[in-house]
Amino acid sequence: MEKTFLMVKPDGVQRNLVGEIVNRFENKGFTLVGAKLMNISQELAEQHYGEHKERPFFGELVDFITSGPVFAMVWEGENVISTARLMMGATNPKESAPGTIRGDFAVTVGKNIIHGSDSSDSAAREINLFFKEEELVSYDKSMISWIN
Ligand code: DAT
Ligand code: MG
Repeated sequence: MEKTFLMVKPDGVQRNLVGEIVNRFENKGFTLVGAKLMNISQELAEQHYGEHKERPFFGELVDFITSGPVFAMVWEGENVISTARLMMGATNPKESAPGTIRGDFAVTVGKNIIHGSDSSDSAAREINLFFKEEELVSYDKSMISWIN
């Protein structure tokens, strides 16, 4: 089953949005298979956002993501990678539709509440970066036959 890496950023944790965000993915019908509240080191931040190294906002991005605890999660489900991106909304909250997480809770691109993998390659890379294999669980929910 497809897996993705999602993370409530420091602004989302500070604004008490962890429960709200977990709720949305649970209600949708996805399955949580790993989660932890953690601080991101400078090194992990630079690795995680490596693709943006040359961008002018890279320093700010690393400072922001290391500024407080994040809630890192792995979610499982059919098409969970692309569906989670739709549920998050556009990167810039100016353009994210109401009803999406960023559309409902964020105002500026620098503080946009949530991260989500954008492809199967990045999902595999990010899950690996944040979680050890033994931190992920595999289980069946009896209600899954009412979802898939
Ligand atoms: P996403 O988080 O939607 O995958 P991204 O990978 O392009 O977006 O960028 C990573 C993060 O970097 C994004 O969530 C917020 C920040 N960011 C992106 N573009 C930015 C910009 N033009 N100015 C400041 N921060 C930006
Ligand atoms: Mg991205």
